[in-house]
Amino acid sequence: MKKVVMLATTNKGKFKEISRMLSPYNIEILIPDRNLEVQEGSCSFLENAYEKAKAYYKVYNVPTLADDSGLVIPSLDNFPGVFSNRFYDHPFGGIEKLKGSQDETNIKKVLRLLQNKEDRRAYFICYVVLYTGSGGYFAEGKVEGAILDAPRGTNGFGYDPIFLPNGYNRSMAELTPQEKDKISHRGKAIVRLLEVIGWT
Ligand code: ITT
Repeated sequence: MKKVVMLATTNKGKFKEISRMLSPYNIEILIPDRNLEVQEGSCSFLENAYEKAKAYYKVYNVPTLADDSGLVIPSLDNFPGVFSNRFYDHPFGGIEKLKGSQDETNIKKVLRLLQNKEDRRAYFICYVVLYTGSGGYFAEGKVEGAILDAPRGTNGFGYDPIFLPNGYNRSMAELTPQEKDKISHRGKAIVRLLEVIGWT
């Protein structure tokens, strides 16, 4: 299979990371010229990733890579989970009024819900799917850690400033991009996906 993939994501943080991760492998990356509204109705990260990849494939007809990912906090009934993107707006735990960016408001809500909670364990999870028309490939990656009391750092995106990876004394947003890629849910998922496809 020719090494060409369309990156189906509307999230700039994800786009930057996945392009960076694919760059050593001589893979041509195509960028969709518009964002498709894909209904992410499922409670499964894998199904959501598959639906996103398939939707873009149907329009562009090239092998398409999609990522569905999120932050899972067991002491919050596994929220934000598949609702990580717009957690501030989800009824669980009460809707947080959007102030500042979406990422900042999501973080504020998580910190509010974890006030007085002793168990602050959390993990990021990522499913990536490459849909080729005649089926697909998928892989999963996970990174475990804990939620900090307050945001720290400016690298990365999303919940990175409040996530302390196990074994580190810096938040995910205080790691360099290379450090994050090495341990992140997305970094692990992409490396596994490339192994499964045979592109490593
Ligand atoms: P696409 O569906 O267009 O790819 P999205 O942002 O809607 O973009 P998801 O539905 O998969 O993607 O939501 C993922 C959310 O999980 C993302 O918006 C962040 O809030 C969070 N997230 C995922 N990976 C993360 C990471 O590496 N660091 C911090 N937060 C992350």
